[in-house]
Amino acid sequence: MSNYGADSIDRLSIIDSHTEGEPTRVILDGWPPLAGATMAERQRDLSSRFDHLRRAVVSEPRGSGVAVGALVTPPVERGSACGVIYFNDVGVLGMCGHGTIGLVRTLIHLGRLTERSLRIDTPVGTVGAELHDDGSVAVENVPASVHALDVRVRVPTLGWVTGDVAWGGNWFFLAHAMPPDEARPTAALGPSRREIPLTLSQVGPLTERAAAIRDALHADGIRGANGAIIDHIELVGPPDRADADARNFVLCPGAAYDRSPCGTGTSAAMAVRHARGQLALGARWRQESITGTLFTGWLSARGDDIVPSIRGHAWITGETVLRFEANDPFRWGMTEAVA
Ligand code: PYC
Repeated sequence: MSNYGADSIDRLSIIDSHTEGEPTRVILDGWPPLAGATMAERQRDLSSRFDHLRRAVVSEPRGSGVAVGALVTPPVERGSACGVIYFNDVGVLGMCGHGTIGLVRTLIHLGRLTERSLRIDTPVGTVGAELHDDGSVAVENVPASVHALDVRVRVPTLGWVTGDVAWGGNWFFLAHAMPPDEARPTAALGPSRREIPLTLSQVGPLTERAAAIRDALHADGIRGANGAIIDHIELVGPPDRADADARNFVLCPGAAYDRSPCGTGTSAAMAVRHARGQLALGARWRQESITGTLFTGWLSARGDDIVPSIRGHAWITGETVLRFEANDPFRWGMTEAVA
């Protein structure tokens, strides 16, 4: 199939927002139509024919590794308001909790939200969203599940690390706090194995640690269901805020960490807590991010499924026309190798 002249695109209109600190860049018009009767097919079409547009929108010099793009499409399910495909500078995402809150806030800003609750189709299932009087948006995510608890992975720089593999709309490894390694003398590992506080001043070491864990999972072939790659790493620790239950640091695919508490990561964390008997259905879970922002989450049962919801706020930060000049060497963004 042709790319509908995607190479001749010279501008796209976007709305930027941030959800509890994490940016979302919604593309409403200008992107060529995607082929496919399902959102998963459309996601594959985006990756195969329009990967240069993905890069152009979220990579440098127009974006950054932190930005999550949200391409709005017509719905595929009866009763849904729209479809959406999320992506970042590395590739496409399954679901995105902060992005869905940002998308709803953007639709409100544009006067396109006709109902206070709506359904949105994503490549991994249809989600619900509801606008509340205080301006917050609650997202009813796709069902979450725990794939494996207490998985041990040998990380060259750290020794053995234990964590849980869970699905919250993306695949997560939720690393446990690290006790001194019994298998090797702690001294031999040096300071690398010490606990790193989940604070902004420690973002460098936290990123390095999470990336090392991700590399080790890949090297050892530790995966999610059906061989899915685990591309999000969540480090979990005690909260800073008096009104939170836990604080996290989430490394997204690529090199950027989530400035929000990560909607899919909060969903995966709640599924793990529930599986361990530590979080009852309906009980509130307040997840603090590394930047100190908060999502409130809870779990509901739908048949045999455990369905997570998260609630938070988003704010509009910009309305922009991105330009792609024909002679710009970075017309389609920087490649991953350059970035
Ligand atoms: O909020 O689910 C989320 C998310 C995933 C990646 C970045 N944010």
